[in-house]
Amino acid sequence: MTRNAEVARVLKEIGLLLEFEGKEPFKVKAYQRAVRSIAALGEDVAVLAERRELTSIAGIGKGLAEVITSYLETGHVAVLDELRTRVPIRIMELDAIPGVGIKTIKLVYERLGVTNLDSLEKAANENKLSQLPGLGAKTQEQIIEGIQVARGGLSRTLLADALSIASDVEKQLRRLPVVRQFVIAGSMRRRKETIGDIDILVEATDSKLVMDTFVTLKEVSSISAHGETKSSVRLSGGIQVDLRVLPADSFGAGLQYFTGSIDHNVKLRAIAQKKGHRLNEYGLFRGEEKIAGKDESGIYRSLGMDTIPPELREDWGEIEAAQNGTLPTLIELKDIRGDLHSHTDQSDGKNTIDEMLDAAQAKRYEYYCVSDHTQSLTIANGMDEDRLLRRIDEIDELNASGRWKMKILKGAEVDILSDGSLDIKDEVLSQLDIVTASIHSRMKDDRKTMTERVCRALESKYVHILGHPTGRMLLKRTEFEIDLEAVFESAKKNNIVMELNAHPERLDLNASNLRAATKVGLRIAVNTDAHWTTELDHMQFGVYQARRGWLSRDDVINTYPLKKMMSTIRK
Ligand code: DGT
Ligand code: CA
Ligand code: CA
Ligand code: ZN
Repeated sequence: MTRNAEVARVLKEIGLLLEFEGKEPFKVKAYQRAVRSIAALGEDVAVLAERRELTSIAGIGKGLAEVITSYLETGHVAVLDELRTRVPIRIMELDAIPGVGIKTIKLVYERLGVTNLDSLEKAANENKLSQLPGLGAKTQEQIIEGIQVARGGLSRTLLADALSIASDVEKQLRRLPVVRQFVIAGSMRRRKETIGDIDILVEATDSKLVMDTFVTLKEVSSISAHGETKSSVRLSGGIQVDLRVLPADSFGAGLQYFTGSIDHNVKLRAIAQKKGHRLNEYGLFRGEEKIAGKDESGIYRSLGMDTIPPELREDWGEIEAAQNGTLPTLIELKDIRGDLHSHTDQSDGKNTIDEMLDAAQAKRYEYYCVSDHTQSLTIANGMDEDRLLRRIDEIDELNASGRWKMKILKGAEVDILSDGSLDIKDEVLSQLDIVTASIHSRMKDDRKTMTERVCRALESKYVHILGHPTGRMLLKRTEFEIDLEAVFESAKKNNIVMELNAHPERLDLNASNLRAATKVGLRIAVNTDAHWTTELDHMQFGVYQARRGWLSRDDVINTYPLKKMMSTIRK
């Protein structure tokens, strides 16, 4: 868990404000470059800062290193504070609108006095944007849509980012000897893909000390509540954190209550009532007598059901399953035996094949598939048939070399072209162990066109996996229009595996897609799509999502031993 996203955000804001001022284009470029290298960094920027090694990062000189250190140590940066005073615009808000850049922001500020999303939305609804030079009615329409996307993105945080922020808070609070338990609750414990706010529960012998320490953490930018049992703060990265101190004898009840979801809790309370009991955050009561509350499983047991894994608590049938003893045995990270989608510097990956294989070996994988992009993805330096054939020979040699204990599988992530054909000839595809087909172009196709395109690709005798089937980028880009039901049907007919892409920004399929897929008998591959070695760690996020989709080990082909996995995907 790193603080890279948070630091990248701060650098980005400085860069945008400098660009807005328009005085030092050289500096703007330097900040933009720094944002890219921090975002692509394989290590935690905070660790590098502690070791005073920030300048070893490409594009980070002494000045930028000071900016980053200041932010990490104090939560503030002097240049940013000055820029914000000089340019009174919520620039990150406005920049989050797809298609809106500094040029537009400047125009609407200078002509209409727009400084944030709200005033931009008002101007758009009053039809004022369409009057501006170079904008027009169509752009105004797009901006109105884009504001909704930006709002969604601003109010929530990716699970991966929130987890790393929470673990930072945890490290600091656990230094207090009075803290006896520290648990994350809320949507984060349910491993939802995006998080509204972070909910922390603590058991402590001195609640005042915990609260006083919490509200004065260096990352805190504002305090909205500071009490004996509950405090709420906003961190300088923007996310809110709620901290509650609970008594030991009702910790389990509090954990159950504050884990949610609300729908899950409402149904549980109704079940308690039917038994003549009462359930709240202090315990389960029969009259005045408390019959459960110290630990969470005691609550579920006393209500006559199995303990429900947090990832399932959405009132999607888990309570009924827990009553009937039919909850699934959910997949776990340790069940994963290999990764079937990964990149190297042959296409747009950052590491060599050797480096990726070393990293995969360190995970003790039994097999690992190298699947670089193919030729029509020119921006990713995709491989043509010749390069792919050479890659096939290379992997044969690597397997023969015995340097790696795992089986290296020959793969490719081929592009689905606009007519649903693939961008590599069958005679080359037939020589690969695993072919993943993905959509990387024409993502705005209408539902019918997109569905036909994908279904046609799945008809290919050589495709095994449909990569990132919905193309969404969480908080950035909605999924493309596609009839997944029809896709699943076609996949079932052609023995195609659906990918659950483990990248924390993708995580398609979502939980309900996954349930729909396994319901029609499809199998899933949980793949990282890693572009550098550290991204192999993303597997955990894929497994969280798989659990939210009720998947057990048998639903996921990369939990199978090599032979069984290969025979399962065989045509
Ligand atoms: P988020 O923060 O939007 O990602 O979602 P949650 O689920 O973390 O929601 P949050 O932070 O508002 O509340 C944390 C948990 O506390 C929630 O999942 C269930 C519980 N809770 C909060 N307010 C209520 C309520 O009014 N009724 C019930 N039954 N439970 C509540
Ligand atoms: Ca929450
Ligand atoms: Ca909350
Ligand atoms: Zn892809």
